[in-house]
Amino acid sequence: MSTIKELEKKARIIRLGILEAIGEGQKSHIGGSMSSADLVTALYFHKMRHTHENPKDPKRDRLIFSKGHAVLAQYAALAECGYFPKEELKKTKTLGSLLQGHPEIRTPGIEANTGSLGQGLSIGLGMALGAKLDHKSYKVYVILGDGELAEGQIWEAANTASFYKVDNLIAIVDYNKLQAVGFLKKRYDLGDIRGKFNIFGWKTFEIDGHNMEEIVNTLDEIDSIKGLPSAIIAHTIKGKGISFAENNPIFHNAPLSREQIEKAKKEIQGETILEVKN
Ligand SMILES: Cc1ncc(C[n+]2csc(CCOP(=O)(O)OP(=O)(O)O)c2C)c(N)n1
Repeated sequence: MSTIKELEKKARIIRLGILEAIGEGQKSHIGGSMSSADLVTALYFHKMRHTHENPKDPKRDRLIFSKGHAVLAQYAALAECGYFPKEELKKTKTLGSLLQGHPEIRTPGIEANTGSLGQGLSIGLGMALGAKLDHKSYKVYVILGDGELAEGQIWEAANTASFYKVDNLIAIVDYNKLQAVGFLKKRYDLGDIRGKFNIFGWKTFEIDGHNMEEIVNTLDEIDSIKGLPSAIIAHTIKGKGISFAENNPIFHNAPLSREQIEKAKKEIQGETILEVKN
């Protein structure tokens, strides 16, 4: 079991992995990948039961990246876990590469093709119900964008999940307050997101999505919740870890120059130079 300090260090390695996948001069979803990095780290390196040696293990917990455009965070975590060589990160979004701009199930560790926003919670719900039918104890975690919650299908899944008491389904909202072209409040205000999940019959939590201890404690607490699905509203910062990208709508999907990458790496590494082994 990793300590909080070890998980925080791992999150920095994941952010460096995201930078590898972004590469120089290629338009990439920087903001939403960086905002979800701590959540993804806690899932892969603390909470989920999974092994790279058997990516299709029927007992494994599942993670669906419903905000599929930000899959770079998941790619970095899967590479760090050994699902594929880290060298693959550099080839992200190149022709024929294992790692494309949105998740595909041909990539080891990816559970669903996503990217058309709004579908991941329904997919996760189906998997979670499948576990009940098969008398299996696996959990299904679904990472959603806050902008993504504008999709009506999310709320159909939310209602159905509570109706069927699907307590092995956990939605995590990466609440970075930005969507593709600006701030949620201006573009499409969703109001009280936690209140909405409450009304739909979910157990809800509101946390700082960059506080590793809070993330870990909340994920652990959810293990004991029975009879209803859980939603974590995780307050995050889009672009977290890169000063010039933080809370900056331009970096939703933008290229980085060599100089920007170097600056970002230094900021993420902080004092310590992290060893990124292959
Ligand atoms: C159905 C659908 N409509 C539009 C898009 C284009 N799109 C990609 S990312 C994005 C914004 C998503 O915002 P949010 O869910 O808040 O993600 P984050 O800010 O965390 O990156 C949009 C509209 C899409 N992928 N799917």
